[in-house]
Formats: sequence, C-alpha cells, structure tokens
Amino acid sequence: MTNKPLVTRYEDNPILTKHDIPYAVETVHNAGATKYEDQYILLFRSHLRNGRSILGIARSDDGYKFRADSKPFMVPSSDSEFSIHEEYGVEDPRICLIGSEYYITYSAYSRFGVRIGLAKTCDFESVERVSLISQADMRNVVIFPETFGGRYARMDRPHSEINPWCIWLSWSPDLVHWGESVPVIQPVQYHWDEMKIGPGATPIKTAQGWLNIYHGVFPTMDGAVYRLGVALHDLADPAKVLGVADDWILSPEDPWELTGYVHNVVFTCGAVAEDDGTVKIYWGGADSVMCVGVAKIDDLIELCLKKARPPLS
Ligand code: BMA
Repeated sequence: MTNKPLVTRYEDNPILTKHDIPYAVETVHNAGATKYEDQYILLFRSHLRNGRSILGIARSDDGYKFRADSKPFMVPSSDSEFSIHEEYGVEDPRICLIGSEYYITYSAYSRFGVRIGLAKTCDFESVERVSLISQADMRNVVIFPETFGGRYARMDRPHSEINPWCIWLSWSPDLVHWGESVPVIQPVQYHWDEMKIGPGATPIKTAQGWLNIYHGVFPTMDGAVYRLGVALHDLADPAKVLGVADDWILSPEDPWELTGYVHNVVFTCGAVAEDDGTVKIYWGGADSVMCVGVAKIDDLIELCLKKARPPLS
C-alpha cells in the first residue's frame, strides 16, 4: 500500500456552507446524496438557532457546485402520528431509489428517544411520510436499493448501553415492518472504529459485492474522532460480509473537518457511483459544512478484501 489517499478531496471544499443557504441556519452537514434526472441532489441537515435540525435540499449539474432551494425540504411534522417523534428535529437523511420512488430514511428526535422515519418522493419537490420504521433508540438506517428473494434489507445501528455498537442488518416484506435482525460488523478494540460504528452511505452495487461506506468512532482524551471506512457485502445475501477494511479511508484533516460545531468529524450519509468506476463521496465536516471527494471503487473493494479484518471478532 502506498501513502496515497484513497479519497481525493475536491480542491474547492467545502461545497456548501450556511452562507449558501437562503434561509437562517447554523450548519449544513450530513447530506444524503443521489442523482435525479441528470441532477445531483443533496438532502442536507441544518441546525437552527434552537439547536434542533431540519433538512434542506441542494441541486447540482456536476456534483460539485450546488444551489440550495429557497425553502427547507423537510421540517418536523405537524401530523400527530409523526410530530410526537419529531419534536426535537429531523436528522441525517439517506436516500435510496427503489423503482421510481426515492425513499428517505431519517432520524426523528423527541423526548422519547431517536427513531427512524421513512419518507418518499418521486420528484424532490414534494415529500410524503410513510411510517416510523424503528423503535427507540435507533440511528443510521440505510436501505439496500434491491430486494433479495422478494424482501428488502437495511443496515441499522441500535443504541445500547452495552458495547459494542455494531452495524446490524434487518429484513422486511414491505419497507415498514422490519425484523430478523442480526449484527454483521462489530467495532474492534483499539482500532480506529473501536467506540462505535454505523452505516453511512446507501450501499453501492458492484460486480464483487455491495460496497458499504460507513463511519467509525475512536475515543480520545480530546473527544471522539469520526472517520470513514469500507466493507463489502455479498451480492445475494447482504448479511454475509466478505471483508471489512482494517484501515480507514478518510479522517478529519482539512480545517473545516478539524474544527466547527463538533470538532474532528467526517460523517457520510451519501455517495454517488459514476459510470467511469469512481464514486463521489459526500461528507459533513465537523458537523458544519458539506465536502466531497472522489475514490476509485476498485481501490475501495481491494482494501476490503486484501486488508481485511473479521467482521465479527
Ligand atoms: C453522531 C450523530 C451525527 C453527528 C456525529 C458527530 O452521533 O449525531 O449526526 O455527525 O455524531 O457529532
């Protein structure tokens, strides 16, 4: 292995900050990403001045230069089924295209804990809530964009006071009811992700398997450091992990990743695979701004398989 970074940061990072948003927000971070009708879409999280979060939308022709819409895309619901669970805000969306619908999983925060909400849109103009799809406490849910034997699969990350905080995989017949959950990747002691791990971007289908770009956290005397890592899941059975890369692929380095609302954080909720074998990875820097970088998908897969550690050890 050379010292060459696997992810090449875009030279004009950060690509979106609060100064680019036409309404009052304090941060722009942790955006889900996808392509819709030749446009790149970022659904980003913003803290308001009361510390609670809403979701905004920004669009781009090239995946680098984004323009935010004049209004937020999702704010806490006023419909009683959802409002009781979204009182403290909506956070960290992931986008998954299934058929012609874009499904959005997001964290719904309230005095009762954090649950996952499912919403959908077919045009990124209007959005409809479908259901709450987890109990408290759960964060970081990413749905696989295909079914397996007629069932949907998702990766999730239950909270627990009992370590370790693993990545789990659950199954569903209808995207609403989920079960048969199993842990699939576990943090490793004194590794860069020893404190906790969680799903990041919606998995990317490759010939060798599903590429999972996730986040891992290491505790230091100066607080937690959030980094990104990769794992490869079996194409036919995503609960089977073919390899977890021992090394991280991205660590906070740029000034806007090292300091901000929460220091030392790179956190992804979305990536877009391109036809040329590269992937644009989008990440929040220090819970304050949005950044992008490019990696070769084959390099990430090679790291999963050739520099692997056991998924559960
Ligand atoms: C996690 C989540 C993320 C956030 C990260 C770093 O627990 O709250 O939304 O980016 O912490 O603060």
